[in-house]
Amino acid sequence: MNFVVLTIFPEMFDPFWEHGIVGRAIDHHKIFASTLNIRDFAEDKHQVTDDRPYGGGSGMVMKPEPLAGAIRAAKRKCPDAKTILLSPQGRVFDQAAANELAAFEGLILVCGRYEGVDERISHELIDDEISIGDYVLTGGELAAMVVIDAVTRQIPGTLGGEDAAEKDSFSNGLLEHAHYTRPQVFEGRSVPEVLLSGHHGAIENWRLESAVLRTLLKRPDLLESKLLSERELDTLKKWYRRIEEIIKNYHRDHRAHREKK
Ligand code: 4GX
Repeated sequence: MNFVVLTIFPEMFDPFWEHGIVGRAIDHHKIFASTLNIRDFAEDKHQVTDDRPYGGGSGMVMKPEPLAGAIRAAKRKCPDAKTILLSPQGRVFDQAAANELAAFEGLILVCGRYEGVDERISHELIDDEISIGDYVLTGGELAAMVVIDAVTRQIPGTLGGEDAAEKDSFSNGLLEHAHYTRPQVFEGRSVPEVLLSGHHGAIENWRLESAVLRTLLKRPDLLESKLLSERELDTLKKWYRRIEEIIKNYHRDHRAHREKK
């Protein structure tokens, strides 16, 4: 995977390229990362990249010529890459999108600042528009880092464990099960007994149940749109029956009290 980032703030990416999984992926040549400074493609002597909007109003717009020059230079460097504009108008980025993008030879990530880019850039030069969520950033740089981070960890060999990406949240449409590490008792709270048992089947069952219940409680929207496995469905049914039992017993225990009134 070859990432080429187009930005007026290339220094923002220096620490990003150096640390963690992304840093190691670069060291091990699993990914290639570079930035092009859009300002270097401005033709005037002050290297201006923005201008006032036609029609008036506040804010500035990124001038088309430097951006077009930078995008064309990136495409020459990486001809098979997909060119993505980070913008609040894009399709909202998710795990499926990260997976899909990981299959490309390269990604050219265009980071806008100010109110955005001249509309005429999008037509010829942009293949895809992506938003990292419905909130407003001051520039596309953090959004590009989010995309690069999530895509990188989908590339085989970038994570520590052999199949760690398959165990991630969302890879099976569920949140991850709860995690515990030492000490066995922390501030009076113990690690669930089953995790200490060494019984791999029981641990596997507990983790599946933990994943299903956490998803139900924290992100029920994910469950509603997911095709559940037989075991996941059984877990939901088991807890459904337990809750029904609690409600039934509640009514039974309080009937006497109610009838007295
Ligand atoms: N997910 N922003 C980009 C300027 C801009 C506007 C329109 C291109 C077109 C954002 C997001 C985001 C703010 C980055 C506006 N550039 N980017 N910037 N949310 O809010 O990706």
